[in-house]
Amino acid sequence: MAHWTEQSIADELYQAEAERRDRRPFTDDWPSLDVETAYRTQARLIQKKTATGQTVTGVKLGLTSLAKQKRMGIASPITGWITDRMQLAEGTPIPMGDLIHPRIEPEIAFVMGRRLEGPDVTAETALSAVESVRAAFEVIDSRYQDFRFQLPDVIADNASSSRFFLGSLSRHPKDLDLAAEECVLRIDDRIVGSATGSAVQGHPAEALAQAVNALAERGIALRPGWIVLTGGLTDAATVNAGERITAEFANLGSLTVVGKSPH
Ligand code: OOG
Ligand code: MG
Repeated sequence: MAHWTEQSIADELYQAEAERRDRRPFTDDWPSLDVETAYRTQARLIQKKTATGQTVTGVKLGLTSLAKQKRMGIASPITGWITDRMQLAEGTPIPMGDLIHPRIEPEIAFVMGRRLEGPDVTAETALSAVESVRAAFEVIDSRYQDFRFQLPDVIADNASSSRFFLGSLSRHPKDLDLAAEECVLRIDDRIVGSATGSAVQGHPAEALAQAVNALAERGIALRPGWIVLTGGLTDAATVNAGERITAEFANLGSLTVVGKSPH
């Protein structure tokens, strides 16, 4: 039943997000859907978003942790696009009524100071193009039932991107040891996870370098001012209405968000 095309998958994912509806992965019907086709589909999906007034403000890296990569059978991160509409100011409740089944993950974010383009970018070169480092929360929300997907499905779905928050503290990368940077994730004062920056591909700058080199294969460079979400440090935690979720970083400050209550 391979009636799907790049455009019809992009249209369906766009509608599913707008209608807050989850669905079966496309690879169920189209088992030969490959990663390259999935990235072209992702590009069509983001074109639909920019056509309705959203502006691309950066990229997100996904599946950076060894555990997630083993599960998906990959060795380097996937990428998705982030837009201005996805960013929420700290203090804004997570809009539970607009989302399907949100999960949250603490991340280290980079703001690019210089253009960065692969191939052959190393972690060191990558980090030298970063202007500042910020704490972040990414709220992911797969358009697939129970987050069940194959790699091409999640790539087409813009790597489950949904919303994100940046912390207010901005640090220079030279002043930090990002592999050692610790983060504790709490839900209503219960510790639900902890990790250091090394959870992301050994070092978030290594993840950035790998992603930039992969993006270059599709002719994409990172622009000055763009935000990069470098990937979940801990396992993603399910968000429920009324919960208070905090990421406490050793040197990047802490970030607290709440799941919006129904009343
Ligand atoms: C894919 C998105 C993964 C991350 O930081 O690893 C991601 C998913 O797990 O649904 O954003
Ligand atoms: Mg993420």
